[in-house]
Amino acid sequence: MEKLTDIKQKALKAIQIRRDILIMLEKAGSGHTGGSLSIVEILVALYYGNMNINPKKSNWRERDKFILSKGHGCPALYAVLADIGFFPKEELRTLRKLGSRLQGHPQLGLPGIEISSGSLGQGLSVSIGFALADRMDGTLSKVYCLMGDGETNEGQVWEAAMTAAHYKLDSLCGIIDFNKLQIDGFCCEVMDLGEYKKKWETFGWYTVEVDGHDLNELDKAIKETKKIKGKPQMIIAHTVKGKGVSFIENKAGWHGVAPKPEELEKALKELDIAEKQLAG
Ligand SMILES: Cc1ncc(C[n+]2csc(CCOP(=O)(O)OP(=O)(O)O)c2C)c(N)n1
Repeated sequence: MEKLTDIKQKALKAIQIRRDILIMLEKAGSGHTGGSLSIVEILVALYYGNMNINPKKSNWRERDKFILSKGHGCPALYAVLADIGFFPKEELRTLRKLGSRLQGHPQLGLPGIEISSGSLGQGLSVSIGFALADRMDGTLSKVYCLMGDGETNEGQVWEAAMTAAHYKLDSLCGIIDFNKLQIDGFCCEVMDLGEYKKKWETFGWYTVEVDGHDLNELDKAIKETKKIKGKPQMIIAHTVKGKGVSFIENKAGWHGVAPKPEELEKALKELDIAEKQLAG
C-alpha cells in the first residue's frame, strides 16, 4: 500500500483527492461539497502513513478502524479508499446512483467502510464499541472517529465522551473537523460550542489542536496521540469548509450542493494552478 512520507507528495495527493471529489459530485449532480473538501488533509494524514490497514484484507481483525461519523463527507473517503485500492477507482463514477455501493452516505458492504453512517452523533458511540471489542480480544489496534463540529451539538456525543473516558479507552482517537460551519450557518450562531478544547479536556480526553490542512501538524498529532495511555484522545483540527476552491470556501450555501459543469471546470483550473505551484 502506498505510504507517503514526503510532505510534498502528500500535498499533491490531497489535490488529486479534491479533484476526484469534485468530479464525482458533479457527475452525481448532488452531494456534500464543503464538508468533503474540508477533511481531505485529515484523511491523507491518516491513510497514507499512519493507519495499519490492508486494502486486500479489509476485514482483517488487527486493522486500525476509521469511522466517518459525519457520513455526508463520504465523497472524500471514497476517493481515498479507491486510491489506495479498497475498490476500483472507476466505481467513483457511480456515486449516488441506484444500486451503487457508493451511496450519498456510507453503507456497509463497500470495502473499507466500517459502519453505515450519516445520522449524526452516533459514530463516537460505535467507535467505543469497536475499541471495547478490541480490548476484549486483546487486539492492539487504533480506532479513529471523524466528526463534524456541528455534529457535536448532538447530546449522544457527550454521553460517548463520558463513556470513553470512564473506560480509559486509549485506543480511541477522535478527530473534529472544526470548520466552524454547519448545514445552514456558523456553528457559533446555531449553537455555540464554547470553550471547545476545555470541554473535551474536562470530559477526560487528551486534547490537541492543529491546523487541519497542515499535513505536518496532523502527522505529528496523530503520532503523539498513539503514545497516550489511559485516556481517549481528541484532535481538534481547524479547517475551512470547502478548502481548496476559492468560491466554495467558507460558504454555508455549499454544504449540500454539487458543482455544476461550469463550476467544476473553474474549480479544476484552480487545482491545476495549485498543483503546478506545488510541483515547482
Ligand atoms: C441526526 C441528524 N440530524 C440532522 C442531520 C442533517 N445534517 C446533515 S449534515 C448537517 C450539518 C452538520 O454540521 P457539521 O457536523 O459541522 O458538518 P460539516 O460542516 O463538516 O459538513 C446536518 C444538520 C443529520 N444528518 N443527522
